[in-house]
Amino acid sequence: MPAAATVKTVETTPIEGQKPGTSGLRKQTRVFMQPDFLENYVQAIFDVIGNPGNELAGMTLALGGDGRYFNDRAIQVILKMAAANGAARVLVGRDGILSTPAASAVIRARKTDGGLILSASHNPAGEDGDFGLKYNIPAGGPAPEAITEAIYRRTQEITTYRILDEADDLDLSALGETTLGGMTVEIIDPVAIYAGVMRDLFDFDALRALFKSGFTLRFDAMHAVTGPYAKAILEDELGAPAGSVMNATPLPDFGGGHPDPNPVWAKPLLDLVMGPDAPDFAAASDGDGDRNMILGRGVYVTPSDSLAVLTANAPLAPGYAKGLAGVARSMPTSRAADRVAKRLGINTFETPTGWKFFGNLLDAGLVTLCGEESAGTGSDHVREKDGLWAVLLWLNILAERRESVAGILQAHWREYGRDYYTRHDYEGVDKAAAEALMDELHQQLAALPGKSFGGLTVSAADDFAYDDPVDGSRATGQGIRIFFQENARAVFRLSGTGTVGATLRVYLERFEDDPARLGDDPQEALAAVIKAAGEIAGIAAHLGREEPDVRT
Ligand code: VG1
Ligand code: CO
Repeated sequence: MPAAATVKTVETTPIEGQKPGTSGLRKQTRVFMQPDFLENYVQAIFDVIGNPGNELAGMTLALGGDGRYFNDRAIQVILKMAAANGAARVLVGRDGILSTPAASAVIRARKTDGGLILSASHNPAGEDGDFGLKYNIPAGGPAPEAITEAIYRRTQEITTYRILDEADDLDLSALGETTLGGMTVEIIDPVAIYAGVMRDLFDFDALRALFKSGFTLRFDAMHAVTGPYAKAILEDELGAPAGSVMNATPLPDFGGGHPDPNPVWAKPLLDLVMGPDAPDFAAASDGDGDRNMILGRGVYVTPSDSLAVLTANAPLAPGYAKGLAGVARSMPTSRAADRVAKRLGINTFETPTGWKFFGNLLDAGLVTLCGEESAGTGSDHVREKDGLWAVLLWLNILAERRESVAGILQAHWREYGRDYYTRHDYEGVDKAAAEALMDELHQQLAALPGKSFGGLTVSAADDFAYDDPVDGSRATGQGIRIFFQENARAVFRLSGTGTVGATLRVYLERFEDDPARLGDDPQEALAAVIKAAGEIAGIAAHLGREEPDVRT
């Protein structure tokens, strides 16, 4: 029984490979399930965030995950370790569930000393899938690199961890408080705080009126964490007809699917909007609820365009009526949002890939919206990207403008021009080969300007580095950028979220003032850029692949 539980100090040794990537520590589930793997990493986090000498004394943490396989076991271990390290209180989502943006909302609303989020996002789940863990800071966002590096260093010198001995697992299914070895465990409704934040930002009356008028929606939760959130908000509160939220029940293996909201992995939804029974609006989210894909009847909105449209129209929603301070985008994201910001006269920032780089800009009030080409969009309401938030902002805009998604997008391109965009992923390639490709690119950088490849001429090339304007920290090696005189750009970087081999991401874009000239298919419009990028990097020669695995 909890009352009898004693703290046990367990001897351990460092485990290789506990280095956090783009978004926390992400590994195959079986790796996470190895003896001491989870325990070492959690203790390393506690050692870094705790008070020297008396660990987590007086601290409150938030805890929850996307419900994937091993979520339930990991939660019990973390609770016993938090108690053994002296934490005062842990707020845990019922059944161990919290979407990533909801966890951020809980950390902020309850002013906790940060939180632990269990997720491998869009990576497949299950015993043969992936698992992940990340620490978010008291502001609600992913820990910045200084902290993740400190955690990594700690994992490499760890000798002991603390956990409760002989404590039973807690029943996490009923809301309310219970104790565990002197620590209070508060089981909270995973949706309530988050839904409150959404209510404050958006005109729920206008959204109810929109659905009442017969507006149709499909939201695909892909059997991942957003189901309960989308059902509670879209169906129960806003009156979207029952069934508008599809695949709404979270499953430990996400139903065997790949909850990555893009035209490849969410193809059934794409087919639906391109077919005769298309709803007015459709969207999907990912495993942990922080990504979004936006679709309208007959149209897919690229995440880069979505960020630009939202930047131009956000003031139509009450939460942004005063206007935006600025917009930040990750470097590989297209420059469409910059064009809007320029016209509005607001700040723009280009940051490295990963949401942790937006935190300081948001905290300092320099930007209001942020976005990544990988289907992440968010604002200063939390410190994570937020899938359902993006859907609600789009809906609020549609409720005000009463135009179709396609109409809004066309009008946007007419006004600002179009940034054709595609990302090509070469997945699970040999790590050494991918690194050789990047090394060779580096060596060529200085010699590239002035050279022509398939009709395009390089104007500049560099290895992207970012100086944080708030804390002065510098992040280097964040991706290779090649600019062409023809208003085009190719970016190369290696993924920091994969768990097997390496994944090369090639981001390709081209701006066109008059979108009619290049047609509607980005692959065709970008053919010359794709060819030039392939030649410059020698993709086929290095990777032995003629085609990418995924084009989004
Ligand atoms: C990918 C995306 C990046 C995103 C990250 C985490 O990283 O490209 O934009 O921030 O996933 O998203 P990488 O290093 O594999 O390119 V999520 O939804 O996993 O928290
Ligand atoms: Co995610």
